[in-house]
Amino acid sequence: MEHNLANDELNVTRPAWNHQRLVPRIVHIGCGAFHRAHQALYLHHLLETSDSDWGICEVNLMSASGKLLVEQLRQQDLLYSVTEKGAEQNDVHLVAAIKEALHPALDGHNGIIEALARPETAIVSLTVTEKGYCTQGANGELDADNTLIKHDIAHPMTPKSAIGFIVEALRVRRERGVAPFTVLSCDNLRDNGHVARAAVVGLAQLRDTALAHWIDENVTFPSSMVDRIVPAVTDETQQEIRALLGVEDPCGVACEPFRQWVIEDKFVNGRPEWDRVGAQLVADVAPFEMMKLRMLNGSHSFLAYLGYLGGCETIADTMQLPTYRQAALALMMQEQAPTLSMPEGIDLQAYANQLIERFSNPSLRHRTQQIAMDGSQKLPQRWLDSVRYHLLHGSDCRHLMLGIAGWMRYVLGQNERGEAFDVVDPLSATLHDINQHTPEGDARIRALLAVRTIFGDDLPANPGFVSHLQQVYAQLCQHGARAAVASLNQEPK
Ligand code: NAI
Ligand code: CS2
Repeated sequence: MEHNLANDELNVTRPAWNHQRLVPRIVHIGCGAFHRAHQALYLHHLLETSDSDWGICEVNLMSASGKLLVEQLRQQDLLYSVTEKGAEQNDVHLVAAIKEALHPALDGHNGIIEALARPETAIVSLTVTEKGYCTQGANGELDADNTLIKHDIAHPMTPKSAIGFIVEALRVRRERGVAPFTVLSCDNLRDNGHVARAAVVGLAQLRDTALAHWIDENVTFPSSMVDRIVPAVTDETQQEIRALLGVEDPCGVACEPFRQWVIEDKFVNGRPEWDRVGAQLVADVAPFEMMKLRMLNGSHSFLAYLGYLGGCETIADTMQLPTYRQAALALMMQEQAPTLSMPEGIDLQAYANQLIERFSNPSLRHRTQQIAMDGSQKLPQRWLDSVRYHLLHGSDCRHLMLGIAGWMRYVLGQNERGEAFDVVDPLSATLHDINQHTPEGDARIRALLAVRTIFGDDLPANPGFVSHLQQVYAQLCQHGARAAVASLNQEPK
C-alpha cells in the first residue's frame, strides 16, 4: 500500500466523520493555498461541531499544478492538512470537508459543468485571483478583449474561464428547470460580489439576453471580506508539515493563526451555518472590505515593492526594519484610515497594531515577491481610491505616492543591484513594452500612468499628482528604497 496521509499512522488526530456524510453543496473554483486554509477550514470546523452535511466539490481550471493538486487530493482520500503557525506554536488540522475534486483535463468540461448544474449545488464560490474575473475598469465591467473571454464567446459550451463555466452551468440549470445557485466571490477585490455579477451577467449578455436577464433576477452574488495570510507553499514548508504529521502531504498548507470572514447574507439556495464557527454574516460588507483592502493589503503592497527593492525577502524581514514598520503604520493610520467610514465599535488603531503584529510573525515566510505579483490588478483598490480621496481633500499621501513609485520601479524587472527578475502580471507584456520603448524618467512615468485600466483618466490628467510622482520616483531611483522609506519619517507633515 502506498504511504500517504490517507493510510499512514499520523501524529495528529483524524476527523471523526467520513466523506459519506458530505453532500457537495458547494462547488469551489480555484482550490489554491488560500481556499484550503480559509473557506475549507471554516467548513471543517462546522463539520466538527455540528451534524451539517455541507461538503465541497473542488474545481481547478488552470495550470499543470492545479491538475496535479487534484490528482494528489484524490490519492489521499481528499484529506489534507492546515498548519497554523503562531510565533511560538503550531496547530495542525486534518481537513475533511472535500467530497470530490475535478479538473477539465481529468474530468472533461462536461464533468465540471454537470457538477455545477446538479440540483444539490447551492453555492459556487471562487478564489481565482483578481485576474480570474476577466473584468476591467473602476466598475469592474467584463473585458470582452480578454483572451479567455474571447474563447468563451466563440465556444460557450466548452469554456475556459471560471466566468464562462458559471454562465454555461446557469444556462443548463435554467433549461432543466433547476433552481439557481449563489455565486460567492472570496477574492481580494473591492465589492467582489458586484464584480462577479458584472462578469457573469456581462458574459451572458453577449450570449443570450434572456439568460442574462434570468441570471440578473435569480442569482445572488454576495460580497465577502476574507482574511488570513497564507503564503505560497515552499519546500521548507513541506518539510515542516512532514515533520509535524509524520507523513508527506503535498496538498498541505501553512498559514497564520488569524482568520476572518465577513459575508453578506444574501444566499438564494441556502448556506452552511458559518456563523457558528466565527464567520460574521452581515447586511453590508463594504466597510469591512474597504478596511481590509486599504489597511492590510495596501500596506502589504507597499512593503512588498519597497521591501523587495530594499533587499527584504519576506514581509517579516521588512518588519525588522524600524523605518519600514513605522511607514507601514503611518500609511495605515494617516493615509488609509481617514478614507474609511466604519460601523461603530471598530477601532482602526487597534486593527493597525494587530496588522503590524501579524506581519511580524517570524514563522511565516511570506515572500515580498509573491505579494508584488499582479500589481496591475491590485493597485486600484489598494491605493488609488485613497490617492483620489487625498487629492480631493488636499491632504498628504506621501506613503501612497512612494508606493506607486515603488511599483513603477519594480516593474522595470531589475533590482537595485542591477539583477533582472521576472515581473509576474497579466499586463507584463504591456509593462515590458513601455520599459523598453520609453526613456527612463518622466517620460516613462507618463507612459505607465497612461495604462488606463490601472490609473483611469483622472490621475494622469492631474498635474499636481504627476509632478509629485515624478519627484518621488526620481528620489527613489537616486537613493534607493531603504533611504526613500527612511526619508518619509523625516519630512514635515
Ligand atoms: P494560489 O496561487 O495558491 O491559487 C490560485 C488559484 O486560482 C488556483 O487554484 C488557480 O488555478 C486559480 N486561478 C488562477 N488564475 C485563474 C484564472 N484566470 N481563472 C481561474 N482560476 C484561476 O493563490 P492563493 O494564495 O490561493 O490566492 C488566491 C486568491 O485568494 C488571491 O488572489 C486573493 O484574491 C485571495 N486571497 C489570498 C490570500 C492569501 O493570503 N494567500 C488571503 C486572502 C485572499
Ligand atoms: C496579499 C494578500 O498576496 C497579496 O497580495 O496582500 O494575499 C494577503 O496575504 C491577504 O489578503 C491576507 O488576507
